[in-house]
Amino acid sequence: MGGFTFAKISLILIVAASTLAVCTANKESPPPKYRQGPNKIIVGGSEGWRFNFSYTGWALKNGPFYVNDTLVFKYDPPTDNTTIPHSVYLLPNLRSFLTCNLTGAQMLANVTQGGGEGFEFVLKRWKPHYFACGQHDGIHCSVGQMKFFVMPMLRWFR
Ligand SMILES: [Cu+2]
Repeated sequence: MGGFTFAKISLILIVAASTLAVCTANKESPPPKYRQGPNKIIVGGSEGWRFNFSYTGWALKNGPFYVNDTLVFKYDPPTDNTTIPHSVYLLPNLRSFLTCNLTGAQMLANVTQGGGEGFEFVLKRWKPHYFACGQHDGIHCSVGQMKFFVMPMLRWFR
C-alpha cells in the first residue's frame, strides 16, 4: 500500500518536473525538436559541481535532456585542506533522492574524477536518474543542494 502510493507520487512528480522543464526550455532556448544532438552539458554551467548551488533549479532551467546526452561534472580533486571534496552518486529511487539517503546508491565518480575535463556521464537509458554528491553522508546532497533529477527524453527529431 505504501509502495503503491509512493509510486503514484513519483509519477506525478516526474510528470510535473518534465512539464516544467519543457516550459522553461521553450522560453530560453530553441524548441527541443530543433536542437541537434547528442549534447554535452556541463552540470551547473560555470559554477561546476559545488556546495550550495541549486542543481534542481539548474536542471529545470537547462533541460530537457535527452538520451545519449553527456553530463559533465567538474570539481576540483582534494589537493590540500582548503578544497572541499565532492563525488557523484546515482541514487536508487525518488525516496532516497528526497531524503538524500545514500543507502544502495551507486558511486559514479570518486573525489578525484571531477578534475581536468571533468567526469562524463552519458544518459544511456530512458529512465529517471537521481544524481547527488555522496560526501559527508548526504550533507552535501541535503544542505548543499548537490542533487538533481533527470528524466532523459527520447529524440524524435533528428
Ligand atoms: Cu559535494
